[in-house]
Amino acid sequence: MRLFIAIELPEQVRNALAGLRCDIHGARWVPKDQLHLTLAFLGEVDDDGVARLTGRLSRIHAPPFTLRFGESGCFPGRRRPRVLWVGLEHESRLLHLAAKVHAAVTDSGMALEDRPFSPHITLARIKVPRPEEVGIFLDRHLQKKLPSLAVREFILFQSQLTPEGAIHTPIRSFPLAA
Ligand code: 2AM
Repeated sequence: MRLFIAIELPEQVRNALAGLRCDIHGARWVPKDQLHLTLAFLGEVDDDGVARLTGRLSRIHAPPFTLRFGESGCFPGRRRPRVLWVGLEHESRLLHLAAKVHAAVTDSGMALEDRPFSPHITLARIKVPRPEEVGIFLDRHLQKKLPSLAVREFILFQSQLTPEGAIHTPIRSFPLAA
């Protein structure tokens, strides 16, 4: 199955993020109930791999923490805005958790993308980007205050691709404890 590891967002945060939606040509906004903070994307994993991975993930010890939103932006950059996101402050407990999750993934024999972890929540994807429109989104973000985000667990998700879009199903959650 196709897997990723993420932090789920409470409804209040998802509502606030959905309030940043604006009129950008061709933008596909992530459905509100699917907004999440990705810690690691694994791609296809077989049943043995899932068993190895869940074993390692369940041995992670990390404390709960609170995150605050930071600036918004786009990937790969302002001149070609394919992905619109809202960033999170680089809280050290988040970075430590991500490092432990990444180690659990590679120790389970799976590869991760080479990119360094950059905490963000993807709000929209744009097939044919028009750089001149992205300012609307960035301005809107500056005008709105986003609530902070209490993180008490992380979750292994399955992502099924369908013609109507991805379906995300939680496979297992891993609590954080002090
Ligand atoms: P991101 O958009 O938040 O960066 C589930 O598909 C999640 O995995 C996506 O939200 C995406 O995170 C992340 N991801 C990273 N690399 C991916 C890839 N090659 N294909 C699909 N999703 C990927």
